[in-house]
Amino acid sequence: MTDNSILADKLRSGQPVVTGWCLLSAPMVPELFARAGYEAVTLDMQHGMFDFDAAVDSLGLIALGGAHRIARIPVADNALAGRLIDMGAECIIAPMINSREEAEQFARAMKYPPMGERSWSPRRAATLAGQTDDEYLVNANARTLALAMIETQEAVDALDDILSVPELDGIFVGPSDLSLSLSKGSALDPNGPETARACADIARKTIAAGKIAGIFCLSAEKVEEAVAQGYRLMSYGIDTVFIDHSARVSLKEAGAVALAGPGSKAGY
Ligand code: 3PY
Ligand code: MG
Repeated sequence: MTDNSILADKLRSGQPVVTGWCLLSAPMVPELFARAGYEAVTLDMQHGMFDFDAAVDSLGLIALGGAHRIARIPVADNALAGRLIDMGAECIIAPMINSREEAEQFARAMKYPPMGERSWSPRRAATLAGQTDDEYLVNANARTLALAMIETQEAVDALDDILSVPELDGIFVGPSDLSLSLSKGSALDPNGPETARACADIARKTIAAGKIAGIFCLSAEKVEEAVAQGYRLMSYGIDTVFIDHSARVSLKEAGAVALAGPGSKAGY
């Protein structure tokens, strides 16, 4: 039976989940996403500003806001993956996974024996789940998701091998890096047709392997397309983009053009 309080259960049962994406390290920002109604919120520790303390505070505030907790680690930082799940992240996204070996090292760092080598002490994770340590251990491996990012030609070529890692729960596509890699560096085209074809193939293979497919989306149309292709975890909505967009809209609404005069930076 699907437990709707568990992100892993939702995704495995085929429910689509949209996650907000946070780069700014003030913990109130992910909390605002959660309280706005996002079902999940992702802390980006690859390209964002979070240090460990800010990430820990953010995980607690996302929980308080009623959303699922996801974090993206920097490349190959499997030690950080373990620390973040101890602190209550329910899902870790690992960027630039290009081989079976990399996928296996990452996923095994996320799972307790006999599946992997996760080291024991999930205090905060158990607290946020409302469980004792013993209760937490029973389902920890099934409920803590390891998603490998597929975002290079090399990863696409190795996809069957990557998907054959039993400890890995699924993949997450990075369409920007993927487009750069597919075009051999000549085009950043995350929404282009070549990238879209690759994304469709990746979803098909992932679902056939019985794993969860996730993807970073840069428009609402892409979220819809992704769901139709079988993706179930879609990111859409980035804190810095929201602020930039809202700042521009507000400036316009406030009549900044007239107030600032011609030639001013605000007079776009
Ligand atoms: C990509 O599109 O490459 C990503 O990693 C999304 O953040
Ligand atoms: Mg990327």
